[in-house]
Amino acid sequence: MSTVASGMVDLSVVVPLYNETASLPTLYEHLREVLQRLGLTYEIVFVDDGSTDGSSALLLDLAAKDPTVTLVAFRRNFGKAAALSSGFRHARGQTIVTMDADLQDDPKEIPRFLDKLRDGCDLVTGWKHPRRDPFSKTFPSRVINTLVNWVAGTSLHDMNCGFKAYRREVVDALHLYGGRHRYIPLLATQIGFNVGEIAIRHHPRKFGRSKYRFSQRWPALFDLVSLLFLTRFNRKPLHLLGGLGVSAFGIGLGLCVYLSWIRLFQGEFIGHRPLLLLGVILMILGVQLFSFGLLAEMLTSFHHVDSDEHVRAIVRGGRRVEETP
Ligand SMILES: Nc1nc2c(ncn2[C@@H]2O[C@H](COP(=O)(O)OP(=O)(O)O)[C@@H](O)[C@H]2O)c(=O)[nH]1
Ligand SMILES: [Mg+2]
Repeated sequence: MSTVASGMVDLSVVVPLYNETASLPTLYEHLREVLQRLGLTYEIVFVDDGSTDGSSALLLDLAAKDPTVTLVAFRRNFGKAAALSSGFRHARGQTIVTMDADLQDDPKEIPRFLDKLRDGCDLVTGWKHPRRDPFSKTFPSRVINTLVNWVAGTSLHDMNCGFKAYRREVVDALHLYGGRHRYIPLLATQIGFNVGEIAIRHHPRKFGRSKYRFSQRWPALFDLVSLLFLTRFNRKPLHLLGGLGVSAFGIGLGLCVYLSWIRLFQGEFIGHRPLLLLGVILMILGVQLFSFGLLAEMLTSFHHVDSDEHVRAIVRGGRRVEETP
């Protein structure tokens, strides 16, 4: 049973890609084989992120021949987060699976993802195990995973795995941009969704070359810091900036009071003491941090909209009157 013309389908497979022309025909065949056996209505959404190797023409041809294929083509390369975000917006599935286009992810694993969703997860992330990538890639990703698990209290092995399955309400709640696609499980956890993980087969790359760059690692850490700040303090920035500001001001004031005491009661000249400079700088920094916090609170109040984005279910008179799909 294949897909319907328009309207919702049971399952969307979203594939973000950049210059993967050699892998696409095989990927399409393997995907179709698996999806046709699932007994669900389905679609494949390819998001071509400004490829220059002929991927677009190939996908255009596929979309013309097969009504289950949707092509979302970008004008130029905008990055994986933008591609995923656009893919989610054009996906019509109640369930969404994302996977890489380079044949390193195996479509045969899709039924296992769906089983794990049925067991009560809202999002299931793959754990490439054993991982078929060089040490220069596995080591940094292990470090980042450990760091994220430590700060977020999660216990995932492969946060950035491209192979994931989502219930629709998760993708509708995610705001992906910049480097946030690396931390989707963390984002979903922070907004209260139930995240699970399955160990999956991982194949070495057959065609083309990896777009992974070691230099991406440092910005990935900055993305993590901004994400943690935004998920924890986006509604109450003064709690963090105010706290830091008051601490800095307090320490600075303490230093200045101590030095004033030395000057007044011990008659020692303090003008040359570096401690005085530190005290004054800390007081100025404290005032600045606190003012930033107030400014951020003002911005938050401008943008705050009351919504039900946190709500899973509403029960009235013993009956669920509203439940997110
Ligand atoms: N949309 C989009 N997809 C990308 C981009 N860079 C890589 N990808 C896709 O993301 C997947 C994983 O990328 P890859 O280079 O294989 O990374 P690796 O598996 O970590 O070495 C592949 O399907 C790529 O086509 C990008 O800038 N935009
Ligand atoms: Mg790859």
